[in-house]
Amino acid sequence: MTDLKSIALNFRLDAEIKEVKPLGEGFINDTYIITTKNSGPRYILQRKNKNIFSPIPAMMENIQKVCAHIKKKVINAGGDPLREAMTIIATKDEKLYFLDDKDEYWTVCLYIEDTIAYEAAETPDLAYAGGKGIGKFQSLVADLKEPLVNILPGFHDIRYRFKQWDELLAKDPVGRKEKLSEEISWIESRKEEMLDFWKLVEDETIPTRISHNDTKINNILFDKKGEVLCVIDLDTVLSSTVLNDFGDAMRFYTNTGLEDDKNLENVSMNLDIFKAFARGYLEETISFLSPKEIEYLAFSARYITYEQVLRFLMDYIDGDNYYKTKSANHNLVRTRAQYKLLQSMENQFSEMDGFIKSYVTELKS
Ligand code: GN1
Ligand code: MG
Repeated sequence: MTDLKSIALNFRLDAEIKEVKPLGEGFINDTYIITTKNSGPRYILQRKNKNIFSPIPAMMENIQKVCAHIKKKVINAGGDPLREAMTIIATKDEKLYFLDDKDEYWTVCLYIEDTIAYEAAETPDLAYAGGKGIGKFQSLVADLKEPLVNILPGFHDIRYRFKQWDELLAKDPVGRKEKLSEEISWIESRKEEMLDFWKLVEDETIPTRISHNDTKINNILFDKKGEVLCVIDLDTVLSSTVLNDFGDAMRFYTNTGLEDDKNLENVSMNLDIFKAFARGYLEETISFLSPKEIEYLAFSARYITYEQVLRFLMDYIDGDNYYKTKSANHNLVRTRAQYKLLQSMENQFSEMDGFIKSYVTELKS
């Protein structure tokens, strides 16, 4: 077993380590919390998944650029840079990661104390605050001109995903395709409309900006008064369309069920939550979003949810190599639950789109 304490000892911590314990249940990285003696600061230790993020050193450079940029702005606004931005802790030899003898990459950041993170956006007020949080994050980095390294090629690029899809179906590595004709038809029947959207990103009709790409509500820390403090989990910061952030947030926030709900009756899109998030988001971003971005905002929820159906289904067909799974057909359960959500979004699309357009008109008047 990995000696977590000796890994942690490689970093410039401000106090002596007391213990290192597992934290949370991320699908991708392994996460631990470091507590220190005499109530010193706590830290987050992570083994980053090098099979997904590649190369890790470039990912850490991206994160550091974004954090430094946000910190500068927080300081200028008279805020607290240790609470309103993430702080990456370097190793004793000044690196942003530690590479162990098994070639695994470890990183440390400061744990921000006295915060609240929610697992679900249960009320419109919370969704509104989340929308403000993501919108504010995007506006803070909107003027960060240094390019980020693309450490997740093709991440939300549906053309690239379809290439993976075609190759996977041709290979059918574990023989699961045969029983999936219905699920496969869900993907095939929507291919064209998804590609039509992505073409607008490819030809820059929809601009590329810095986006977060993992906008679940538990990636926002709130302070004890309920105000947004800081957006965390920056592994996926990329240069892409910011619509992906809005879409992924809506996939997560509006779901009345679980991402892997076995009971599909639980799953649907809550329109009130959609509207509340959209209000918060637009209030922070209206000053820089282009008309085309606004035009496709509601559609981005369908785009990202569709992409997630595709990604879970692909992982199932592939024999479950990407997402951590808890049962033999976990990825299939996830696929079906996300598809139910997609259908609910499709059924409510005119209300979603109509709301965005009318709220933008209101904000601009
Ligand atoms: C992964 O590990 P987590 O929950 O932060 C995934 C997201 C998916 C999400 C589905 C790098 O994020 O894209 O939407 O699972 N992250 C990556 O729950 O693939
Ligand atoms: Mg994440």
